[in-house]
Amino acid sequence: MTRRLIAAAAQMGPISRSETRESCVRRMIEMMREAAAKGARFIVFPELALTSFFPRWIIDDQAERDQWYEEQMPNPAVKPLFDMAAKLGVGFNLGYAEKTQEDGATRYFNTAILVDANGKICGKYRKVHLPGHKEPQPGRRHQHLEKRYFEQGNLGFPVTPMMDCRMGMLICNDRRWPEGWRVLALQAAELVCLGYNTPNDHSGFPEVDALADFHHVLSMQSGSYLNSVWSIATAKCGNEEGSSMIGNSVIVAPSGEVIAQSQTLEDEVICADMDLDMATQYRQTFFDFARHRAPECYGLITHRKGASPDPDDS
Ligand code: ING
Repeated sequence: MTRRLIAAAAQMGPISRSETRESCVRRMIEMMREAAAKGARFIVFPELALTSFFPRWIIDDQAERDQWYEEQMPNPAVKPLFDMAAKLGVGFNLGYAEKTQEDGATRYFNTAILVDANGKICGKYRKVHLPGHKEPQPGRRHQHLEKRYFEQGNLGFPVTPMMDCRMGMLICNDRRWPEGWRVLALQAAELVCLGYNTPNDHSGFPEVDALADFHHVLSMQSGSYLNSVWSIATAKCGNEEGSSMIGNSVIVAPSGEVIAQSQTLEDEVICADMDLDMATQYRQTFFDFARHRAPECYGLITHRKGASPDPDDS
């Protein structure tokens, strides 16, 4: 008897700077209902799904900056989404900006949670790979200040058993770094959920921007195939406050095949009926980690940060 999970990516079109949380939640509830009507029992929403992608702006006033974060989860604006999930009996993955008190200090993270079919939070992840810059970059039409507005995640890469599936989370830029995928796969993750906001007009290199969609899908297909996991990548996309962001939300099988792919740059639901045991054939052969991996040869990966030709570099 194979384990099956019908899952969905609930892609969101642009969220304007003035759009309220309540409006975003209404859009997400609409898509949650559409996904459930298609048989989905689990839904992945985008990164920072409750607000516009504010790291594109220089926001020096702390009070103004704080308005972009959630101090509780759920909170009154988001609770209707949790309630609808419980009513429909669906679980979901949600990305948001988190402001919290930890170790006697105010901390800010780019966060994602897993919520089960009873509306209970059962997993949390804080984005480890923060792209962009800490300081505003001169001459840019749009900034990318995630290193300014968020700390590096401090929860590792947790795997949560949920809905008869071992679920892991990554966020956006994490998909470009194989280490996070592998840490999840080494914990026997079966599904990797990932929301993203990916501009294709920020790099300053038009030839790179032109490949943004290709690099996104390539990262998801390789992450899934090399780690024998299902993955669901959900975009917030379209022209958001003048910044162009890619769509191409995808659901990818452990074979690396794209099973479902969005076609628009708007709110759009895509679904896939995932065979959670499909990965077994890969994990028992080409990607039998216990039989083929050689951790004793991988030391550099954990103790060297940057690339160097000097063998004596740390
Ligand atoms: N966004 C982008 C991402 O990794 C980026 C940043 C864009 C990196 C284009 C490289 C190229 O998809 C976030 N939010 O991480």
